[in-house]
Amino acid sequence: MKKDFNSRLKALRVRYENLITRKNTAEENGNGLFSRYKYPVLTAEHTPLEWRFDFDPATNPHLLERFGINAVFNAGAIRLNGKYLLIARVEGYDRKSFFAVAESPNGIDHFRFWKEPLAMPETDDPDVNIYDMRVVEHEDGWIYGIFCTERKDTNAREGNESAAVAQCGIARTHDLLHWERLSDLKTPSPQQRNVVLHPEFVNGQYAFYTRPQDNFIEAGTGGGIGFGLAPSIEHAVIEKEIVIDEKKYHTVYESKNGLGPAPIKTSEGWLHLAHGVRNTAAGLRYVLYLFMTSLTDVTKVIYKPAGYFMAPVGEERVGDVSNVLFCNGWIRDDDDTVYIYYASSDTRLHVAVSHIELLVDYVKNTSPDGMRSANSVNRIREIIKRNAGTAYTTAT
Ligand code: M1P
Repeated sequence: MKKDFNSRLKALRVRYENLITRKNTAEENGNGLFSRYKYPVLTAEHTPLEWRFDFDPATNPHLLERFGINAVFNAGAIRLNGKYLLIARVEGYDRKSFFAVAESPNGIDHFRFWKEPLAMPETDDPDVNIYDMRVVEHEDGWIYGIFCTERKDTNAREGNESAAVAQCGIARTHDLLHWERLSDLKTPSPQQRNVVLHPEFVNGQYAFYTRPQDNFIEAGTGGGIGFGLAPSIEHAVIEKEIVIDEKKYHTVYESKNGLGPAPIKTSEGWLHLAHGVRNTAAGLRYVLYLFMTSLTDVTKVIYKPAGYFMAPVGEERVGDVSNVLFCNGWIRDDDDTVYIYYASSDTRLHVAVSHIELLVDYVKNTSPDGMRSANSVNRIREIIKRNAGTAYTTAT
């Protein structure tokens, strides 16, 4: 039995190291806009063996797994002290999510979790589940973690064990190790998810992108991606919430949408990445889209290409919640390379790499949604016509 223990432990360690040190490679992509990388950057198997196994032969003679990790996905991202850091949503077999930091020297592979998961301090009303952190370096000098905190809906009818209330939790840090928890955000909406802090003050106040929602799942009359100002961050209260990017009939965000990471400031405007959701016969489909807001009025959308920027492909389509791409973290590097950390089907985390120049070109020069089939055809005909005047066309 002792020999089995040792050889099994050795095999586990070898497999783990092979996974962590596996080189990732860029995949060809026809649209020229981004490159997906072949392997997910984080999965449940990337969580340290020390979290999952008791290595004491006296208490775990069969070397059984003692704590199962179900999935690693939806990660906030930041570049700090030359390292690419992800604060991932880690979900146990028990369905509880928590945060854990993983770091890589290059942003595309070799992501290794820090020794322990993050022990997020709680408020007087303990969180039942926490997830989807947006990591924001604010101009006030703090790094903020803005995340969803979920608790049981105590007003639900008796017997309903699924009803929950989602709100926005706020914490801050300088090193991702030591966190100060602040009061949860208060807004006029009954529930909130996908709240993001704008990295700069707006009119001298903290500015939040929100996602008002009527209940736990449905945005309902919530309308879309909202925006509001709060004079204080320690006890953040938004009195007035306006919708700046609404959900719309017959689009990829007709059921709901939500902002992803904090926007990136470019010379042309604030670049935003969001997810859009529509319903299908096979359930909800989540895709990613981009838009840009004005530098002088952050509530004004100035460019918004039609449809999606990224949608699930291949194995991304399948997982715990299939047909979902979700992103709450990206990193803009010194040379304007952009690392987009997106999760697929609430199961694993991937990276796609692009560049500010490409993304800005895309948002500025891709037509907005024409809202009717005939307008889509017209757009294609315009492109064909333009091509006819170039030496590169292969028109017959
Ligand atoms: O299951 C898909 C996603 O659902 C929620 O996002 P939204 O509030 O926009 O529907 C979140 O729970 C998210 O974590 C999850 O990936």
